[in-house]
Amino acid sequence: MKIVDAKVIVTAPGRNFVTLKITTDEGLHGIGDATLNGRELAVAAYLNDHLIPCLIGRDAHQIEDIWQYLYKGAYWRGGPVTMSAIAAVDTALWDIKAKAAGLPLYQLLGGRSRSGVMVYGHANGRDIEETADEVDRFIELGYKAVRAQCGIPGLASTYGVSSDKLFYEPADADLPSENLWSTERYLDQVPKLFERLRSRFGFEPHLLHDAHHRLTPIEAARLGQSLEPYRLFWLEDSVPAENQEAWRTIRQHTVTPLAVGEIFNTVWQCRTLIEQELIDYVRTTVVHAGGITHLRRIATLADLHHVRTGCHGATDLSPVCMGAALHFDIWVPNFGIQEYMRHTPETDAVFPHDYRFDSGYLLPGETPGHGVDIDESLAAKYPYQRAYLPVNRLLDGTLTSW
Ligand code: KDG
Ligand code: MG
Repeated sequence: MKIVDAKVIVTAPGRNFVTLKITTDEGLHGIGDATLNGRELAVAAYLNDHLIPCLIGRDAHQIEDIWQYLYKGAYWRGGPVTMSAIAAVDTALWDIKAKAAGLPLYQLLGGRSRSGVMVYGHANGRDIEETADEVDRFIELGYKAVRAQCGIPGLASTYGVSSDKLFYEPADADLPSENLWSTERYLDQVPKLFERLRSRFGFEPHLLHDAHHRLTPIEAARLGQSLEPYRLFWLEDSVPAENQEAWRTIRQHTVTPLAVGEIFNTVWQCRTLIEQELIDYVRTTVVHAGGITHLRRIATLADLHHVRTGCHGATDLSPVCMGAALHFDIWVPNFGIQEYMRHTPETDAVFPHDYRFDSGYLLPGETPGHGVDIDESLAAKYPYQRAYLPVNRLLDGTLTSW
């Protein structure tokens, strides 16, 4: 089955998405997500200028060989642009293979390991009470797990808090907006938030929190300790992880479970964290880590070390990524949880899909492939709109991690 056409579709039904569509001489097509928030056109150009010319005429069934060809064959390995582009090709080819077999994708991975994929939603508010009311809303919607973020007194804005509650979108401006940050104020506020949430909701709902790369290891250790009474499902991205060994400090000081990995692209970026059992959940997902083919390798290594999966699922990952991730999640033996920020109705209309939410779980459908498609004529009505993630400064103006 030969690849006869591949094209990149950029569309912005409220936010930008990049999608690769591959067509074969047997008339089958598959799609893959290639969205990299704030750097979308770099991946589109990488696909158009460098990968697509190498794909035409290849056997669409040779997923592994094509993956190796694009990864090793480039000489320049890894990085978010390269790996998102490879992921798009890989996801589209898995979609095609499953369609050719007449099976939902999870059957090709090894079949179901569970009946549904537990997901967590995003509750946020300007203060503790508003966040608590939002957690309540998610529990009412049936969620078993909720991530909670809240405003910090004295800071005008902070990561994870938005006016648009269900559809939070971080890429919020034509050029990067600037936020101000104070770790001291944050470390005072977060334990109060979770104390309130546990006193209002008890210990039944799973609660999660994302520190979004803003702390040092010893600050993260202190936060982890102060959150221990509230038994979080995980504390995410407390410290940037370029220096994987640095996570040992956090690990030695707290039993709060640790998650990291949404910005990783390869297994090499989490190898030490996994092999030395410094984390509990790896957040890498299909689109930014080389597709199903490479994500599966990360999960297999993680399984040897008691690390479970917790795929990134923010709204900047398209429904195509979510659909593929759900097939991965329903199969992967060491599944932990799946993030699920709802897409807007406009986005869902551009990407018709067969997955559905039921009582805190997402359920992949039984359609052959990964179950997500793109309505190209609708997509064409939403042209690309430049949008950036914010940048972050300390109170004295020093640029810091966002
Ligand atoms: O584009 C950046 C977002 O995907 C990221 O800020 C979301 O941290 C995030 C999360 O946990 O969903
Ligand atoms: Mg995160």
